[in-house]
Amino acid sequence: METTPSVAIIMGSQSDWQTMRFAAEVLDALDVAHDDRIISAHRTPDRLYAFATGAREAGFKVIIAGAGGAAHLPGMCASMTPLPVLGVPVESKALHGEDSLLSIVQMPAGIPVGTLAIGKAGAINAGLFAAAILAIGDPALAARLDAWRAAQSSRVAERPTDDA
Ligand code: RP5
Repeated sequence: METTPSVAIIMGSQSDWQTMRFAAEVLDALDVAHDDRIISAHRTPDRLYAFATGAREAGFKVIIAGAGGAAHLPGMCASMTPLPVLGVPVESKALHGEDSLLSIVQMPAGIPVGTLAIGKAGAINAGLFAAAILAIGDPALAARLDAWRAAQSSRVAERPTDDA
């Protein structure tokens, strides 16, 4: 029987994948299974309702939601599930993601969305944050996360060079 991945990565549009794939990549590097789906709060509201209301029962543990512009996907998803939702503001063309950021971060008290930075950095950190949440109850994953950080540290040169 196939088990549900721990993490769902949902995004408002195919166009968001260019950003959200960085969350997927870091989860792959940490050997954390994820299910990647296009779910739009505005264009596919029924799909959002079905996913969000069934996410916990389906077996997901953490949801990463990326959207741009009027980025209502993370907040609406969080309103319909008790699972932790991490929001990634995708960089929009018109306002460079500031619209996405404010749409996601300014949640009313009572329904939290853990909001990350705009764009690629936010997507990577959402993946790392999801892994850190899961690592609380998974020592093997915690060890992989430690190793990932150690490898990152080892790649940072002690001094700057003109060639880089
Ligand atoms: C949002 O609208 C999506 O999250 C995406 O960032 C933005 C633009 O979508 P497309 O017009 O590229 O499909 O819902």
